[in-house]
Amino acid sequence: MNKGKFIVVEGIEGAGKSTICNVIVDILSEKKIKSIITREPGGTPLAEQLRKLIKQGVEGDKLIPKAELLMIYAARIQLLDTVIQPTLAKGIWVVGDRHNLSSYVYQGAGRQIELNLIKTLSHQIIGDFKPDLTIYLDVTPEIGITRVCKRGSLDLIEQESLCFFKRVRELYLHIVANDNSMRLIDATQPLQQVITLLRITLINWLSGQII
Ligand code: T5A
Repeated sequence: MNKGKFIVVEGIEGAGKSTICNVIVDILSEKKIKSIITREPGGTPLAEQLRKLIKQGVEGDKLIPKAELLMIYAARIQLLDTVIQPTLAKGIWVVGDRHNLSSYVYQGAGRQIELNLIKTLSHQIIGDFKPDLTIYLDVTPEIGITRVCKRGSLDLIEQESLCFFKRVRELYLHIVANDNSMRLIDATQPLQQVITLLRITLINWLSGQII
């Protein structure tokens, strides 16, 4: 049986990741490829509880960066072991709304935790597991946050400063430029244009895969 592939969509808040994950599932379905969507942090009942704690916090007990990092990896390994790996083993593809790269950019560049610590933790927890393809949707923090603000109240990370999201974006751009399993899409354009670019990128990539 063929093993499924893992495609991840990354980007700052409001880049359009959730929207684009659904489009990827539709394109794969046109190609008769079955897929599911996962999100991080979250995606299992336990990991969803951790997500709530990370996004909303606990009144009077500020979540410190290293505790946040550990909770994110707890949620990630729970999702990986109980959902992602078993799904891929069945030959079903997984489309991830965020994965490991988010921890490097948010906890590393954003929260300024040493990247070596994140690298070590990542290696110990998820080993050499990595996406087959990462689509990075690039928007400026100004555009991303404006889109998210239209939705209403902001969670703890969304309330971070513009400087925080600028550091996050800078590290995304640096990593994506140096990894050939990643593709950058300019997501500042109108949604229909982003979808057109995504379709071209995905179909090109699929044509190079043995399915
Ligand atoms: N986190 C996560 C970490 O700190 N470390 C980690 O390791 C991980 C895995 C998750 C939070 O956790 C943090 C990062 C996050 O802060 P979340 O709510 O899932 O929280 O946050 P996001 O993943 O950023 O999700 P968002 O919903 O905020 O953004 P999306 O998914 O990028 O955007 P989407 O698709 O919901 O679109 C937002 C709005 O913009 C519109 C959409 O219609 C929607 O209204 N839109 C566009 N409008 C105009 N033009 C376009 N091209 C548009 N694309 C989308």
